[in-house]
Amino acid sequence: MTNWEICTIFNEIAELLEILGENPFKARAYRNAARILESASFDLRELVKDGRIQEIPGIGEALSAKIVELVTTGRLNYYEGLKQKVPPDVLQMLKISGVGAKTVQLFLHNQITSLAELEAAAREGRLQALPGIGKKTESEILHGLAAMQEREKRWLLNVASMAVKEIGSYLAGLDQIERVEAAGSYRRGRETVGDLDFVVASGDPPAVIGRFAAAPWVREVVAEGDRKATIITVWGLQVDIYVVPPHLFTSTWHHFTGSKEHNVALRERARQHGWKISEYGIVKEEDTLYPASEEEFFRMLGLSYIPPELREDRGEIQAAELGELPRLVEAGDIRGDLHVHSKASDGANSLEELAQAAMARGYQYLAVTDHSRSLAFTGGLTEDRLLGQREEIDRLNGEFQGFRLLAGSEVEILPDGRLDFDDRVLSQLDLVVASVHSGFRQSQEALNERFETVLKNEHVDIIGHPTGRLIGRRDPYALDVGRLLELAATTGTALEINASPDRLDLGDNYVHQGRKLGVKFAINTDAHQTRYLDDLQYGVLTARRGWAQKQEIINTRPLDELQKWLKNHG
Ligand code: DGT
Ligand code: CA
Ligand code: CA
Ligand code: ZN
Repeated sequence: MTNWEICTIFNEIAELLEILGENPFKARAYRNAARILESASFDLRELVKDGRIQEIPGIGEALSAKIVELVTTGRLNYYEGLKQKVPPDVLQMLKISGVGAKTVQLFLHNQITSLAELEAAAREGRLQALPGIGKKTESEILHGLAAMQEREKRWLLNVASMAVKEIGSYLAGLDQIERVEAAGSYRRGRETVGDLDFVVASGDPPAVIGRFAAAPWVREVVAEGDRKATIITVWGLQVDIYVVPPHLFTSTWHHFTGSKEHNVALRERARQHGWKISEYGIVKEEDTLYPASEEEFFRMLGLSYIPPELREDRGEIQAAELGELPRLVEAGDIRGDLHVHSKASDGANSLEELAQAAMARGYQYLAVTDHSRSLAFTGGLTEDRLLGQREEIDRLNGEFQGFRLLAGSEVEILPDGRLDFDDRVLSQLDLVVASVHSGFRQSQEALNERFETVLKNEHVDIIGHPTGRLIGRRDPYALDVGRLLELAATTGTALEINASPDRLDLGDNYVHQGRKLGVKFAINTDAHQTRYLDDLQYGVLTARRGWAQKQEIINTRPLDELQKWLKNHG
């Protein structure tokens, strides 16, 4: 619990009290306390630890006790109780600009108790009928609601990545800047980000903040201080920036990289050693240490370097202490992509163009895996066209040096568990990816059986995008993924980590679970156009978040070893 979080909770308590019509003095006391804490230069966690919490001027006994409860337990019973007394959407309503406690009270008295009801009422012009709300306020609320929902939404990695490049290069170009780095969930490689966080080292923080707030891609400045600011970009994405003097850079960067859970666990371990860590450095005995790099930061804490992707409090701190962290797979380890489409089905490029693009990326091989016949709307290949493509690939391979196209298929898993091609056809291919694109509303039982049949087929090398989810758009199939992982470990079938930013399928949790069982993975882009071969980076991040090592990813193998694997696995 940081000062900032405690302030937020106190402000919310004040608003809840007003909505519930409680004594106005009570609400005022919380709001005043939040204001005092907001501008305070001390760290509440420290004061609580030192038993000096009573000393803050203007904060009475009752509120000090609440701060102690928040700092020591991470929650506050009183606050949880208040939230129970109002409909669940109330805190969200308060985040709409221009909507305060009084307005929410009015909504609730008029049976508007959810965001959906609020939106409907505003759209239908029923809001302006309420006392004190005119036509103009109604349209402001509607606009504010949309803006709030956009702020709250999570963003895919490709959008985040585009914004990080743009913002990063703008900041790096400023005179006053010594170093600029992205932090937060983006740096940890999470599959979606809520907002972007940047940490900057500079001798003149206010100047940097001023330039940041005036950048061409800023749509709205939400908050601006001497060392930090929050803005909304023209793309809709929110960005937080923290600017610190150079000696504080590493501690601040680590702090705002998170995750929150990792930070809490790391802080707790430090406390047990009698040390203290925060964005202001590491305090050991009487000394404050300012690590110059994160490697040094972790070394000072007696730990090996923990890559950002692992900082989720999933056992990484203990593993770092024992020197047992995995050596994570890296983008440079990938020797080729094993799932791409050509214009023979629904891709945009010829075989030759695909091969050139793969060679330009330093790959040794690329598997062409067009859709199969039953996926007719994609131009899925018939048996004849597939075997024709095989010949074309053989001919092209005769012209390449140090590179090979692999003839494959993304063969459709039919609703009854059979594959779109029989074994005689499959056996003539270098590689088979089997995927589901239809009939995914089946029951869990049916899906489990369907996949079991496919995994037991010796010709199937890889299961494509195994859960079928589309992030933010479509839920995964009802398939029991735990079972799939166990089965894949037994049959030796590789599971895909589909690198397309709207899939990332399998996701990091399943990779983490699967590698413990001995499952092998393939990081593939499923590119339908050569430029999407670059999505590979997102798949690598997902694999790393799942603790995957190079040897667990089949497409890190050199061509001859990959070919051996394709022949002999399971
Ligand atoms: P996101 O933005 O929801 O995808 O996730 P994060 O992890 O980027 O979270 P964010 O942007 O709220 O904060 C960035 C990191 O800063 C977070 O992982 C932990 C750290 N952090 C430090 N102090 C605070 C604090 O007072 N509140 C929160 N929420 N995070 C803090
Ligand atoms: Ca963030
Ligand atoms: Ca943030
Ligand atoms: Zn595909």
